Amino acid sequence: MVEDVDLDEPKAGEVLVKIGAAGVCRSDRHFMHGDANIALPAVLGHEGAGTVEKVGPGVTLTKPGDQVILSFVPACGRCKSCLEGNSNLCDLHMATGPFMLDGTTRLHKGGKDIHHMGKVACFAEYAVVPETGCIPTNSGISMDKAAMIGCCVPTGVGATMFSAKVQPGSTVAVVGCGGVGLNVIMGAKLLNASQIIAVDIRESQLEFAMKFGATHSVNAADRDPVAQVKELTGGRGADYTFEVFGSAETVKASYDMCAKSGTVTVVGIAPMGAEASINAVDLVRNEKTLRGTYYGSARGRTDMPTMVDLYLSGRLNLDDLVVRHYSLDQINEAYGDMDEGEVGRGAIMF
Ligand code: COD
Ligand code: ZN
Repeated sequence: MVEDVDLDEPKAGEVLVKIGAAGVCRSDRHFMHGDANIALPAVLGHEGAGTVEKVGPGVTLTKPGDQVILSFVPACGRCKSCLEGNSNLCDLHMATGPFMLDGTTRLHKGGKDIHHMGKVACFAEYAVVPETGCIPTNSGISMDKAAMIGCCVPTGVGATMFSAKVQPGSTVAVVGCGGVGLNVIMGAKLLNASQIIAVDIRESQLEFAMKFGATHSVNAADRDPVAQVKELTGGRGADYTFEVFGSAETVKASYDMCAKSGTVTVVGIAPMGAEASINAVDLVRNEKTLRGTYYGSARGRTDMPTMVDLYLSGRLNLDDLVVRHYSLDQINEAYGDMDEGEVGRGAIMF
C-alpha cells in the first residue's frame, strides 16, 4: 500500500537520502507474506541507492550531494562481529533490527511508530539511515545499478567470493536463478569455475541465466534436479552448490547434489520453522561442508566500491540484470511480475 507517512530529521550520525532507485527483491516478499518476521507497520525496501540530501550532527562518512549505495547492515565497527571482520553480522545492527541504531524510529504516522526494513526502508522517496549504512560511490553509475550493489550483487557475488571461496576450475550448481542467483552465477564465472549449472523450475530463468555465465541448465520441474546435476558432473555432484530460493526442499536438494569434499552454501532463508533433513552419515563420510551466508559475507564499506569497479570494468553484467523499471505506484505490479516468474531484476525508479 502506498501512503504518506512522516519522516523525522536525521539525528546524530544519521543521514537523509533522496532515494534514486530501489530493487525488487524476494526478501521483501517474505515479509509481505509473513514467511519472515518484521515488527509492523514497516516501510519495506532494502536494496537502494540515492543522493544525500542532509546530514545530522557529527556525520563524517558522507556529505550532501554524494551518490550513495545503502547497506541493510549498517555496521557499528565496534562490536565483536565487526572487530572480527564480519561487519555483515554487526551485533548492534542485529540487536536493533528494524529500528535505528538508538532503538527508535524516524518514521511515524498518526502518533504511531513505523519500522525501517534493514534500517533502509527505501520503498519511499526519502529515507533516514545511519551514516555507516551509506556507502558513497560518486561513480555516476545509474541509480538502478547502484541499488543492485546494495543487495543482490554483494549477496550473490559475495557468496561465491567471500563465503564459499569458489576455486578456479571447480564445478558449481546454483539452485534458484532469480536476481540473487544470477549474481551467484556471475560470481562463479568471475572466479573461473569450469562448469556452472543453473537449476530452476522455469525454463525462461534457465535461458536467461546463460547470459550471465551458466554453462548448463537443469529444469527441476521436469525431473529430480539432484540426479540431473550428478549426470552433468560425471556422477560426483558439484564442488560448490548454492541454495538461492529459500525452502527446505531446495536446501536439501543443494546438499544432495554437492560432491565429496564439496561446500553447500545456503543464501535463502526458508519460511520460519522450516527444517531441512540431511543424511548425517553422508555429511561425515563425504566430508561435506554446509554453511549459511548473509549478505555474501561481504564488508559493505570496502566490498561495495570494489563491486562498482567490477561493473565499470565490464566484469559484472548488471546492464542485462535490471530488465524492468516501475514507479512507486506500480510496486504491486512489480511484485506480481516477480510472482509470475518474470526474468531478471525489477527496480522502482524515483
Ligand atoms: N528449485 C529451483 N528453483 C526454484 C524453485 C525450486 N524448487 N522454486 C523457485 N525457484 C526459483 C524461481 O523460479 C526464481 O527464479 C528463483 O528461484 C528465486 O528468484 P527471485 O528473483 O524470486 O528471488 P531473489 O533472487 O530476489 O531472492 C532470493 C533470496 C534467496 C535472496 C530470497 O528468497 C531470500 O531467501 N531472502 C532471505 C535472505 C536474506 O535476507 N538475504 C539478504 C537480503 S536479500
Ligand atoms: Zn535483497
